[in-house]
Amino acid sequence: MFARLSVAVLILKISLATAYRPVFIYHGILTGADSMTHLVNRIQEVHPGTVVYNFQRFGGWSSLENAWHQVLEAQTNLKTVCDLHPEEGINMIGYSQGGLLGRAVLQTYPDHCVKAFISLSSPQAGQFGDDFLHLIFPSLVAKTAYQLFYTYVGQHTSVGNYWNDPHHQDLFEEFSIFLPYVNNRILSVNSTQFRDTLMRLEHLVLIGGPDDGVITPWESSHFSFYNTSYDVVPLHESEIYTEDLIGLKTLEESGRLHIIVRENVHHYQWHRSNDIIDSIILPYLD
Ligand SMILES: *[C@@H]1O[C@H](CO)[C@@H](O)[C@H](O)[C@H]1NC(C)=O
Ligand SMILES: CC(=O)N[C@H]1CO[C@H](CO)[C@@H](O)[C@@H]1O
Repeated sequence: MFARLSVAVLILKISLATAYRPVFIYHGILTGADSMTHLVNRIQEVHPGTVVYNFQRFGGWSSLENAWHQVLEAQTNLKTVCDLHPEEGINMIGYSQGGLLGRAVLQTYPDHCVKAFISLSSPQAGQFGDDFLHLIFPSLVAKTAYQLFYTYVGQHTSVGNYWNDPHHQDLFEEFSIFLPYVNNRILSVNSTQFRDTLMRLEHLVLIGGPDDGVITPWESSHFSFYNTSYDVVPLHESEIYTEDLIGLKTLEESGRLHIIVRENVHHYQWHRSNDIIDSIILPYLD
């Protein structure tokens, strides 16, 4: 009788342990859900039975639409998913631009159900550099791109919304309607919510590396950025961390912030390399 009971308990435990939380994936710029297929397949291969929601919208050129528009639309889709999994919650992975927009989706969704958020080489502190710019706007150069991006018209595009020119910080603050707000550099009525929502996370995983080749500086994947003399200020010396503007310090002090650096990984490999997926993404997908 007791033996049977303990077997039943054992089976129950095993089945609980193998029930992985659903995963919501948010693709990068100029591509769509298709580009994330390898990641979806690998998750389901190593964690059988995982339900994966691969965000289908804003693929291709529509990924350049205004960041707030994409964020508020994506939020309706995330809400649908959260409503399906109210008890267990879900985990979320955002790749490249999708990691920045996905993070903002959480910030605008006070009772989101996301437990672990994985930011896979995303420009969390913005972007400034020719390599990335030329992928999308071949005729613009970083040095003068601010003349387009820091205007009313330039703010119609997502890249303009997180373009962070270290030499024109006054214009960045004046014109950018997105990044200074979601990073609580400019305080607004929503600042408390933007911070509280991130502090709900059980894990915030920030992944990036020096050989990325697209995110510039690559340390933006960890919320670090250039100062006005074009040096990258380490995260722990950055205002967003020291002033705990969006809860990064609190998350770290409670063991929930994970800063991961990997060398020899190009931007297009993060979501396609089994080594990366197995060693630094899957461990956070419980
Ligand atoms: C920029 O950061 C570097 C390295 O932290 C520092 O030496 C330099 O003084 C900073 N420049 C400004 C203008 O803050
Ligand atoms: C982007 C965002 O979250 N905007 C909200 C800021 O707060 C006001 C007032 O609560 C909301 O109406 C906005 O939607």
